[in-house]
Amino acid sequence: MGNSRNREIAAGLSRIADALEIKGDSGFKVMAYRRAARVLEDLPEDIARVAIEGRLREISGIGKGIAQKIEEHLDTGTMRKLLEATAGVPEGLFDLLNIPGLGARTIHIAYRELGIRSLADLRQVISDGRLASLPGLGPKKAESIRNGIELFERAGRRIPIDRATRLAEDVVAWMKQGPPAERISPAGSLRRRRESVGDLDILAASDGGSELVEHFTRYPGVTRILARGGTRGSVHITGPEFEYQVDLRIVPKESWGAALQYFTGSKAHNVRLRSLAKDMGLKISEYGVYRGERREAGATEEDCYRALGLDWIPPEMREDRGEIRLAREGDLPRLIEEKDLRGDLHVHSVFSDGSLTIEELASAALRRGYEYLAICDHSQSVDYAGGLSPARLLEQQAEIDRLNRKLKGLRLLKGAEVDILSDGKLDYPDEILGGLDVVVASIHSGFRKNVTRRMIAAMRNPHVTAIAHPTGRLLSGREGYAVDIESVAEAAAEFGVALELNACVDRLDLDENNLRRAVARGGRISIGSDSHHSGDMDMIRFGIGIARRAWLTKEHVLNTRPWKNLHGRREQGPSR
Ligand code: DGT
Ligand code: CA
Ligand code: CA
Ligand code: ZN
Repeated sequence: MGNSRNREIAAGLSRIADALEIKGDSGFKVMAYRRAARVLEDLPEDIARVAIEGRLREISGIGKGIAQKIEEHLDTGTMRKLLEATAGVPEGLFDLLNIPGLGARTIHIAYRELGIRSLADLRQVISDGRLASLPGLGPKKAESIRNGIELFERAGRRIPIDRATRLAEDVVAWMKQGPPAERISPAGSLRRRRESVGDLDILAASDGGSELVEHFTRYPGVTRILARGGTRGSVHITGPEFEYQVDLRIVPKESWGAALQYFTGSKAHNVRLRSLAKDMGLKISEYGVYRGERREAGATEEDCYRALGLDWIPPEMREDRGEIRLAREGDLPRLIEEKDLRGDLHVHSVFSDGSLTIEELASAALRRGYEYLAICDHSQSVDYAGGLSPARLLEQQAEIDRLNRKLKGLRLLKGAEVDILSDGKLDYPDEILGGLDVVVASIHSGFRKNVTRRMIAAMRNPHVTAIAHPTGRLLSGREGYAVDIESVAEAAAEFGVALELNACVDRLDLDENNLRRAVARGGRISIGSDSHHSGDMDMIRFGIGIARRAWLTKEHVLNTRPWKNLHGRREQGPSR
């Protein structure tokens, strides 16, 4: 991934800030590290290039001391300051930073005064009342931390798909530098592209099992080796937020397909396959499909499915939701692919709260091979996110016109992410909405107030193209609006408004279940990255993964069409 180095250094800098804060430092230095981390996260270019060209200090937010540390990291792969700052801080305290509503300052106080070192300790001092008795805390604050812990636990310690994907790509790249393997691939829920994964499963085909496992356990970042042998290894890797488990399995080449099938799962799918095999007098395992002692298949997944009388089933469908019957009847849908998308219908620019100029967004879209890109900055009432006044919107549109005159192969569409106000009205008047190519309407305030009714009212407005992030949930821990998604989906189908699959990995909203509900009611889906920063447009791949898990085909998705046909309101064709 383009900016993995930027992110890695950013993670190191925030870790320093966390460590300093847990140790009780709260001043200007901590803020400087945090700011630098944020700047790096958002930096559109590779930090290594900036450093080589001697431009580090030109970046606002990066001072002399931090510039030196970045250079040190680029030279040596780490920063002494990181080791120094984290020395003596119990590892478990960093994990606590993921608890919503619990900051480093509170952790510091609880560590200093009560000696807590882990989540278990924290729970203890909450339940025996000692936390509440600390200066500046009190029962209300303790109670809110207890709720935070609950939220945190409920979200589980599953790894968000983007992190998991990055880590898997990195581990696979590392494995390729080791002893030769014939094949290597992620398996498990990662390959099925769930929105989050419990652990990472990696499969390799090789004759040199134990050497490969040895190499695997030497992957930088391994903090614990849980198992190691001739055919498998299992390790913990410390990531920016918590420990990830990574399992490696090694099989002989002739079993590659059977093993890939087995370790991709899901368990439910595998159970169903096994019983199907049994009915056919076959036996299926991670080594192959057998009739008695004879191996009928095993080298490829296609062979294995064929031996069971089935078409090859895309991993995203392997959840035992009826896919096996379709595969037997030769009726599997042709799932949407990333390359079917002709454009992105939801991105933010510097005009509102994005960090890329429209020109930079256009280059990113061209790099992705898009035919169009809808610039959807926030509308006027969203002042915390730089919502555009009508005058400012005109300036933004003038910039779009200017770029459209010179761009080749890409059409910038005039759009807006327009707030649905508390009375269901939209945040721009119809004269403005009528001049836009794309209107995504969304709720950013009043999450409990008549959400369903407001959304449906918004959809009645003929200028609305799609409802953005229709449930409002955040994977990191917000429950979402009180919305009746079935009614919204019905109205969307009736009015010819699309519902968005917001591909931002903290949203993935609609999720796979709601997507299935929406298309079952005849609704159309628009896929948008909700891009705010450099690299975000590439998040669309995770949206495509979810779309495939919901069995979406190209026909279900609005932005697989040419831009002139986007306005499918009751299939009237383009309004302009
Ligand atoms: P996760 O890690 O919780 O997100 O989900 P998975 O699906 O990656 O599950 P994991 O890591 O426990 O196992 C990877 C795959 O290995 C799983 O999808 C199917 C296969 N597998 C593991 N244990 C069993 C089992 O007991 N029976 C069967 N049939 N398959 C299994
Ligand atoms: Ca797994
Ligand atoms: Ca596993
Ligand atoms: Zn947005």
